[in-house]
Amino acid sequence: MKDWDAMLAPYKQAVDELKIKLKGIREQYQLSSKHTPIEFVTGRVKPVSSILEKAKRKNIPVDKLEEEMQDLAGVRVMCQFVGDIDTVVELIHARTDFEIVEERDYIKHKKKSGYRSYHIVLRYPVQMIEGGEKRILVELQIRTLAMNFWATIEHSLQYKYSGKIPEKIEERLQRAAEAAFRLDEEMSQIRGEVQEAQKIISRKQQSLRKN
Ligand code: 0O2
Ligand code: 0O2
Repeated sequence: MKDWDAMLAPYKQAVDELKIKLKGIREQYQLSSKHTPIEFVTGRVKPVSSILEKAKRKNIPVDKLEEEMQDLAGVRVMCQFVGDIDTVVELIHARTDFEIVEERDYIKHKKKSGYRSYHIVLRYPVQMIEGGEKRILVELQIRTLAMNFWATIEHSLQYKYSGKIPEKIEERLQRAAEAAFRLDEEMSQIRGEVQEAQKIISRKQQSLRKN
């Protein structure tokens, strides 16, 4: 019998710490009255039943889980705009409190299902009372609200159909993913045009004040 609580304790700590750090970034943006690239942050330790199911599916021996299952700890950052994802990725690259192990850009290279998201696997140090520092893997998923909306519903359908979604529904989900992405593009364009209009108005106001 494996002591799952003990094994997963550092993962829970890493999720809690990273959530606080990412929310800290959001608060710094809010304080400076700048647009925050982080809308909200969620996190979870993978439930034991999902760990066992994935280990079986991917042929990972239980004693290799910590090296081979990269998402035992998962943290998700939701952004308003696609451009915000790049900003968050840059912020993550600039940090010195963890190491980047791998990056998967499912936005430039969407998955066959239609899934879009930017994944970064981190090696994150947690301080344990026994054994000192332990460096564990954490998967960070960065996505827009629209990408999250699609992924959340598709994920629950996968669960409902036990991973075997009928082909027709799969196709509709792929089309829905494209619609969500077009929505992201449209929202970014609208925002760009509003910002441009605001710049013109403020330039006009400045020149009026000068004259
Ligand atoms: P805030 O100030 O609203 O961000 P914990 O219970 O401490 O372990 P937490 O963060 O409460 O963890 O829970 P979880 O499930 O990891 O993350 C949920 C957070 O995401 C909550 O915020 C929710 O309000 C926020 N959230 C979920 N869905 C949405 C959404 O669609 N839009 C927005 N803006 N936020 C959402 P917090 O952390 O409680 O506080
Ligand atoms: P959870 O906790 O249920 O979300 P694999 O697991 O084989 O697909 P791999 O190599 O482990 O892939 O990593 P990948 O694909 O970079 O990331 C896996 C995680 O990304 C998944 O975790 C999902 O959270 C998310 N994901 C990937 N593809 C899809 C998809 O088509 N639809 C949705 N909704 N989410 C996806 P898990 O293992 O499903 O865990």
